Amino acid sequence: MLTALTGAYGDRADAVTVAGRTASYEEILGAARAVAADLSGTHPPAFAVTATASLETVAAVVGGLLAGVPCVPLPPDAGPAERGHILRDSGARLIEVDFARRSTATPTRASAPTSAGRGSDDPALILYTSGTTGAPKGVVLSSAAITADLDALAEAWQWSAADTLVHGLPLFHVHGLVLGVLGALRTGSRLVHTGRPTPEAYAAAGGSLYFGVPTVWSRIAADPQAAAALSGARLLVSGSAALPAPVFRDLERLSGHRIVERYGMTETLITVSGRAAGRLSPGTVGTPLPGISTRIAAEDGAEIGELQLTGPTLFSGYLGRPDATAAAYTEDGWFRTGDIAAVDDRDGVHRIVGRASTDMIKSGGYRIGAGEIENALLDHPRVSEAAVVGVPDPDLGQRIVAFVVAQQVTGTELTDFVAAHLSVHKRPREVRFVTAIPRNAMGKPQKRLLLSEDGKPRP
Ligand code: MLC
Ligand code: AMP
Repeated sequence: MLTALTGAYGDRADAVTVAGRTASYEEILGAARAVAADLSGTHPPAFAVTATASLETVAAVVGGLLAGVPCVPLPPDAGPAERGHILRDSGARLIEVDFARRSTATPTRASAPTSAGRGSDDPALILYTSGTTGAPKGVVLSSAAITADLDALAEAWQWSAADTLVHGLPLFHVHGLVLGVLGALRTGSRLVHTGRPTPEAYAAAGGSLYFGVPTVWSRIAADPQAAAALSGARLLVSGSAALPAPVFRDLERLSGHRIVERYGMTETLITVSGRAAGRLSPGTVGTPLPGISTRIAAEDGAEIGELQLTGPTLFSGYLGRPDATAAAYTEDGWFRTGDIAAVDDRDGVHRIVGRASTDMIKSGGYRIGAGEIENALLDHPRVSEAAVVGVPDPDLGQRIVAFVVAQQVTGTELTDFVAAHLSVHKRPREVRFVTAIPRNAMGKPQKRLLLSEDGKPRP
């Protein structure tokens, strides 16, 4: 997978920069071999690393690939409950990386199978992601799936060793880690990770290829100087959530670029994308990548419906959850994305128009399950009922709003309580106190009744 580390593109002193620290391929390989040597000695079923934006995280992930032991990148801000769940569920051993410690030895590879419910050859990463209910599940991604995806993206975006990739996304999700780190190490493009994805940092980085979530692009579009600084780039790419059409247009006006939008999921990797040389229109995510087939499961006569997929980039399964894995597929073996889409019958261009469940929230490009936050709120002794929704937000796409039935507690206390248990971005932005959560005859919360027609909370 890591073509650049085999010397295929030669070495360069400035191969990878993360948050202001720079390393050559040789230095990364040396630090990764030291990680791999430790893992090869003990062969844990998986290992975890606190995935800060750092060269240590890069070395850990590469070390795991060299040793054949899957890596579980932990969100650095995960509260004790979330962290404990991930470590218990994966059985991963938490390691610390010393980037100054280097080895030249070739590590031996483990062949420990990871029980994921479907074929699980060569598990490379286990990424934890929220469903609509319950605690996050471990998504097992194989080296074969990751490699297939990166090669398809390299073709779609004409991504090569001549590029300098710039982004500042978290290193514990597909976007920042798989595309943003492993993609650079496969294509041989220089990587500049800006630490945080601020408009100023993107403007100053002087790259050719830029990745961002829509919140990042919308903040850049609101900063004309930063947007203009990207005019010399080759390609800007947006993904992880829907890019608002006005942001597409503002960026075109300010930077001269029509941004490429692509669509993906942790479970499927990136499956549909605009092409570097193709026609790009706002509100569309392009066509399936090579090897991917898509279909729309629409009610009779309807043009929109659930997007379903097959292809070589799909996950091996949810770790230790064969039932959940089976439920993610149709009877005839297509993966159910839960996203509602439409396909233009003239050119096959896909549009994502929404999600089937209101219980899956996307805020700042982070995927957040309403159920996980409701459970955290219900753990508070003064909360008796909770319903969490995502409401439209101009900056974040959606923002988390919690409706609670509670006594003698403030909204801030509840937000802090959630942040003490879960990752910071899972905190509600707003807590609304209500006397009851509307429910149907079965007792199921009727969340839509808490919102007005435009999706905003009822006054
Ligand atoms: C946040 N803050 C709060 C709060 N929530 N304060 C009070 N109450 C709350 N509920 C604080 C933050 O800690 C921060 O403080 C400040 O408010 C601003 O927060 P923010 O608005 O969230 O902005 P920021 O921290 O800058 O984050 C925006 C962002 C981030 C875009 C940088 O959301 C991000 O990195 N998103 C990327 C997610 C991602 O990579 N997804 C990919 C999934 S993979 P302070 O003090 O810190 O400033 C995938 C597959 C695919 O989806 O298709 O790619
Ligand atoms: P995650 O597992 O965090 O990668 O989240 C996957 C979800 O992000 C998908 O199911 C979609 O709902 C959403 N998503 C990703 N890319 C796009 C996009 N370009 N447009 C709309 N939604 C997107």
